[in-house]
Amino acid sequence: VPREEGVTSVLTRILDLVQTREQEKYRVLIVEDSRVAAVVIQRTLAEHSIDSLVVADPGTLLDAVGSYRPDLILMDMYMPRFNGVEATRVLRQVSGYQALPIVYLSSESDIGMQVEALRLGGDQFLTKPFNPVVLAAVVRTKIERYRDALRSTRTDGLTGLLNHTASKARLKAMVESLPAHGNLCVAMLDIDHFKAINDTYGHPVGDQVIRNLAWLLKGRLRATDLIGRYGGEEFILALPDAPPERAHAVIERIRRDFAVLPHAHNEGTLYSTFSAGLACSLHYPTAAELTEAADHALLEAKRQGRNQVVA
Ligand code: GH3
Ligand code: MG
Ligand code: MG
Ligand code: MG
Ligand code: MG
Repeated sequence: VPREEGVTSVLTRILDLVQTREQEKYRVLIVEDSRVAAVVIQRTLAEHSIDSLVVADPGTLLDAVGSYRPDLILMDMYMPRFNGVEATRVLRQVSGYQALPIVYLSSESDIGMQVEALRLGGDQFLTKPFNPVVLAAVVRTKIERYRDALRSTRTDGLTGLLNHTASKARLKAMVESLPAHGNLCVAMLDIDHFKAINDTYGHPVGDQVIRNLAWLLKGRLRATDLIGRYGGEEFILALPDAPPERAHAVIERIRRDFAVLPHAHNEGTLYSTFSAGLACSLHYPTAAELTEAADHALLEAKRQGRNQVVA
């Protein structure tokens, strides 16, 4: 990685990190029909800086999970119109919620019932009245482990960027949450003649070129932009709220800077370039259309001689 990094960009990165930490406050969805119990649980979690939301109605559980995106569910067992074990079984069938920690918090003292509740999809059983210190500890450790697992399944090991699957999911979410007249531009980047770099300098040097491009992208794009490693030497970017001309200018600037970025190898330095294709949601409204159009533009950039951005 190039050595010179301005103080400002280091500070920006630290601020981003702090901000990310701030956004990542733990979120617990409390499924509980008793208002009194819910308040006590919420207060206990709040004392440990954990956010929570209470759901008492079975009809709103799936919506609440989708919009609140909890890191863990605290599930009561017996509710008037609602059975916690049945709700857990349903949740476990929804894609994306198979690994979401679900902890029962119930007055059920029958061991057989507790075991059955765990067998049908729960992760742990705590009984009421609960010990607040134990509850907070269970919630914290379960969430930490869950977040670590999510992070490693979403992240590309070489670059630390989102991997292919996570990039696609993130893009889809970004497109679907666009306001009515909002725009989002997608760029596909592919390193030029990368096979020749591997063949000439070896695979580890090729890896370093990929890492250097990832580093440049991270430094140049915003925290709200998507940066993903889409394939071997192919990257996907998504810039929300960028008019097409500005998105084009941003990618073009990165293209020029990458072309003069030196990459170290055994006998000196080498230079590399990439080609890019750009497409914006004003013309291609779905995530699938956007990636397809950006891919086509990328092919065109390759055809026209590489080291260029085609919109
Ligand atoms: P073009 O300009 O048309 O894109 O040519 P290219 O040589 O870059 O394209 P091609 O798709 O033929 O080659 C991509 C190469 O990238 C092939 C593959 O061995 C290499 N590659 C894929 N993943 C990695 C990786 O993680 N590390 C390294 N070092 N090489 C990789
Ligand atoms: Mg109850
Ligand atoms: Mg390629
Ligand atoms: Mg290539
Ligand atoms: Mg190729």
